[in-house]
Amino acid sequence: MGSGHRQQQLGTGNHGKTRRGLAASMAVAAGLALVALTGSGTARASTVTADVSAGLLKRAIANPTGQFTVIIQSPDDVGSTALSTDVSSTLTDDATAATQVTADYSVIHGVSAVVSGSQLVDLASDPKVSTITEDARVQLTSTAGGFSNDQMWPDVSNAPRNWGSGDRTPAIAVVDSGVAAGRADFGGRVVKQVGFGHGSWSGDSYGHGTFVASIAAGESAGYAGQAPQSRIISLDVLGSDGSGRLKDVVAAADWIYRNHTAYNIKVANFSLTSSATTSFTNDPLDTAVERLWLSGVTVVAAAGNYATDGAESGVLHAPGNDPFVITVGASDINGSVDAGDDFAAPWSAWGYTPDGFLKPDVCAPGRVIDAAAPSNSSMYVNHPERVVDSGYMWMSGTSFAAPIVSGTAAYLMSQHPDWTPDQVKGALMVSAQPGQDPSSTACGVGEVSTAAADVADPPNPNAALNPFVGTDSHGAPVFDAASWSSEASSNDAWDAASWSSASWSSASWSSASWSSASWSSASWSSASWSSGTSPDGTLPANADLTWVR
Ligand SMILES: [Ca+2]
Repeated sequence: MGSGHRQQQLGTGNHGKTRRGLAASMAVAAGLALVALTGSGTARASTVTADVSAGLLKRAIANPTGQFTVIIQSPDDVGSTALSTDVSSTLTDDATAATQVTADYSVIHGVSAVVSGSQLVDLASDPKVSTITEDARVQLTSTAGGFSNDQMWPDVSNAPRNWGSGDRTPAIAVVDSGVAAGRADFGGRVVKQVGFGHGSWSGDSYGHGTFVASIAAGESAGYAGQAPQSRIISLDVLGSDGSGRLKDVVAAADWIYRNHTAYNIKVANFSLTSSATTSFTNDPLDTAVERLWLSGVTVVAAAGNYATDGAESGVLHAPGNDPFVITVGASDINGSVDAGDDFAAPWSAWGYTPDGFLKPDVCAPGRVIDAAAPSNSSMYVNHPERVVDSGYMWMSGTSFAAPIVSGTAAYLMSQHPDWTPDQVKGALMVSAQPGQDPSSTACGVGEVSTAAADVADPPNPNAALNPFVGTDSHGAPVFDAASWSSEASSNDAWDAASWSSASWSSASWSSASWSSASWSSASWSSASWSSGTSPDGTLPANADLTWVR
């Protein structure tokens, strides 16, 4: 089941419709020195003594004339009246800012106010101020195009841009435990359900697939997913206990390959992994998803949840260990929409694949996500403490980050129907939002956003692999793993020659987001390949699949 890390989530510990109002600030340690810009533009040294979120403080510093609606609290011995006088005095320091105290509270020692960025910075060092909390979205639900979601994650990934586009996005194939297709969440958009192995042709007795599908493409009020106009193809590969077989997942990929044109499937979501550690050069599931990728289907795979306390774990299992596909880690949004304070969930798998590629490529929010689950599904029944509303519960895991990326990819394809999966991946990566530690690769290059649609000429992150793509005897595109292995193992300079010159020749790759996690410096290092790491190319005869949750 879920990762059980709910208690570690910062700032979103409460559930329900009022969550935004409880978006707690991350305390900034007293004594942090910074250079504050006053309203007159004069720089002076200041010391932050109030609790104010790092993200809010950063935006205030960056935008001194911008306006921020905040709730300001004082220590007990100050009180609202004195605080109001004090804040008003600060605000009148810059009469041009059109800022004001809008309410004095009795229920707390606090006021609400509209302040400029520079005034906010000043107030953060005012001894009469204990806490500054952004009021944004307390009463708001993310809403656009008739869709809404009460959580913060759609704002991180900028889902409302897609919701408001009115465009029918391509179909998303969900390879999972099935989907409860009749739910209002899906509005009749589950247009095909196929069962493999223990999977059923209809329904979702486990619950995981419905949850994933609703994050990708749900439409119910308050729970809209990333691409609520997408049709969904449900490929059920798992039984009611969540178990499944690798062969059935390969069969599902096979079905997508044979039917993607008929159903306009442009995205395939795999929120599961094989349990075997394999090389992508001979893993059958990796080979299958490569065929999908090279046939125009953007494959999105969860990284896995087997990191411990944030330590590097490697990304070991198919299909997330495949260098072509988009591998997704889970971020913690740190209780705020601003991505600048986000970080990788401590269990989100990251590091090198057995073949030496650095994963994940990107992250999306994956901690304490509320989404749909059938009330009679085992996931729902077994975790009544996670139910947030009838038919809805919370879960954490890279399983639930991946469908945010899948929905974003579907949106990109609606805006750029001619984009290849390589271009979708490049646009998502080059526009990704770095988190609080840009030097960390635990979230790849950062969190995805629909802003990727604005990338004019997406660079190709797979360019170094493409020389090894050819056609098989049937004329279908195929990756020549043997040639690649031979070249990569015999040529120490393959990394430098290929990644740096081919992958990063585009000017856009020099952006800050990319340079923080460039493969040319971090991946394909001698440690991962030439140290003699020998990929285990063999799979157990009955390799079980593992939920990525
Ligand atoms: Ca945040």
